[in-house]
Amino acid sequence: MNLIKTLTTAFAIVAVATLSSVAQSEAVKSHDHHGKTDPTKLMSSADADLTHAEIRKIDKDSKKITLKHEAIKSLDMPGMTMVFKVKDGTLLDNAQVGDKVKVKIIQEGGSYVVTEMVTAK
Ligand SMILES: [Cu+2]
Repeated sequence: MNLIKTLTTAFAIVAVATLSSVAQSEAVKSHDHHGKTDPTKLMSSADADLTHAEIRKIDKDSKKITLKHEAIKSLDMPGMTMVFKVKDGTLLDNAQVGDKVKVKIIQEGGSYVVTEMVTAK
């Protein structure tokens, strides 16, 4: 049951990501998880640095969030579930486990930090 839900969610995320990529930019033709994309082309789309993710765990006290995220092209990271720091704890104020979100993630001093998070439709 869990596996099916997980797979369904993963497919849904991929489908949404693919659709929005196609709609916004011809630069992202294939949804390549293995990092052969051209970063300069991705920069031309305002939304290109947002990554689809699903919230798995929220830790407001230590300002951390566990996300099951899509591939992050700018960081050359495949999709996975992992813990991130959040830049600003207020990002977690309205967050709920299970929410589908779009996040901006940067690499800062060897760790990955969520700097923006918006609800994905
Ligand atoms: Cu990751």
